[in-house]
Amino acid sequence: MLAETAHMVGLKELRCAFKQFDCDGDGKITLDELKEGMKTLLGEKLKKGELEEILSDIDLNKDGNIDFDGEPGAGELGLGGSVGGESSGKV
Ligand SMILES: [Ca+2]
Ligand SMILES: [Ca+2]
Repeated sequence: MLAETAHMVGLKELRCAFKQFDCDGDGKITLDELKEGMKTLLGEKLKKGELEEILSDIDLNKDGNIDFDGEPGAGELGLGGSVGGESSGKV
């Protein structure tokens, strides 16, 4: 259900917002950062349970954080991997 929240926001927006969510810049969004981000950036005050729903929905490798890079298969936000602009023009 709450996957709809992420859907409504949109992956592109999520990607842009990621850095803003990621307050300490460690490349991961913790539950706490998600909470703050939702509140600050989206004006959404979500309950902890709701945040956990969203996080666990996005958190593919179940490490308790939303990772932008470093996930097998290019991140948990479904961004496709070419974040650095490395397009595959090889043979
Ligand atoms: Ca962080
Ligand atoms: Ca994760």
